[in-house]
Amino acid sequence: SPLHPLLHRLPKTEHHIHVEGALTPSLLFTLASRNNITLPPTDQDASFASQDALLARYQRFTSLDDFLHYYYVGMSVLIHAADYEALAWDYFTRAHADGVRHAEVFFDPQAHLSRGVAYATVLAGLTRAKERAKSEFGISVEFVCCFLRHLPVPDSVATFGLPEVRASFEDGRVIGIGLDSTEKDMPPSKWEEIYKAAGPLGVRRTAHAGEEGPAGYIAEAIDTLGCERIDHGLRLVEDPDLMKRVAEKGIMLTLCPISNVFLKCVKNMKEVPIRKLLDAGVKFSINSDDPAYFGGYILDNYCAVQDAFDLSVEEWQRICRTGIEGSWCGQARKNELL
Ligand code: ES4
Ligand code: ZN
Repeated sequence: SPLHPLLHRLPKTEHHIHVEGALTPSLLFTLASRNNITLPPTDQDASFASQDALLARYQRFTSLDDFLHYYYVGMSVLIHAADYEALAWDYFTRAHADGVRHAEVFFDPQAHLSRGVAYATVLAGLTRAKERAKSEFGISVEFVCCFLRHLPVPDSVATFGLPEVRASFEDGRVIGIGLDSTEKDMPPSKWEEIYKAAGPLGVRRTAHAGEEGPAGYIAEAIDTLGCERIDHGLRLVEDPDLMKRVAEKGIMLTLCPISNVFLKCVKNMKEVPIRKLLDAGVKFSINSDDPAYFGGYILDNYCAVQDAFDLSVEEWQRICRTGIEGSWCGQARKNELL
């Protein structure tokens, strides 16, 4: 599309990127070797035979859970603070090249704690990369701690209650919480205790909902968890009354179109409800989710949406303005980005 150069130039904000999903096969194999991590033996899963075989397997993901298996095996190579720094730095480098000015980055502490990697180690590496992204690229970065919904709720509650986790909210190194991983049969309201405690602490709240799960999970995330944003929210269009309510409340969806196609949540890009959401006045941003796995960073997502929906310059300007206004940064930073 002739609009691609404009899409590159527009001031982009990213609100839905799992830093563990920025682990490229190249860094995965480098860290596996450096940290002596045994990947699944190739007689069990030939996908780990080479970077190319792994990338080829990613092309055949059948569902969210099929992807998540590779996502959790992949992140098992992350051990030291320097590994997390390299991971986040890879992402910030690509984000900068794509024209991202502000990024709110998810991480999954339980997936590291369960392997014996301390929260402080994860956050130390991520924070070093954040400081470099600010000084070298002028990108502002915030971190959002996600809870894993395939694990028992008490595991999330215990993680939220860890003194080092509490401290990271109090000093602003982490500004919000999210809910991710397997969605089917995992209603968001099960995590009410955490979300109810987070609000009064000034912690921002979002949750994945309506990716594979029903529109009712979006309603629960808003009404029971008090979410200010919804991650994906693809299936909102199945409930017109809820869609009206989301539009009126100004709740922003963080869409990830390439992810939805890759994980078979939709048949093709044209099925992502971009036009319906624009027409209904529902705010959304466009994001990359797990760019190293789905082979598309943020600009690829913008361009794929443009190729499927042929939006106008004004519509793109409005999407980027919505992203800035819906960001969890101060008004002063928003004014710089607008
Ligand atoms: C995720 Cl695409 C997606 N959905 C839910 N949880 C996730 N964690 C990482 N990527
Ligand atoms: Zn996600």
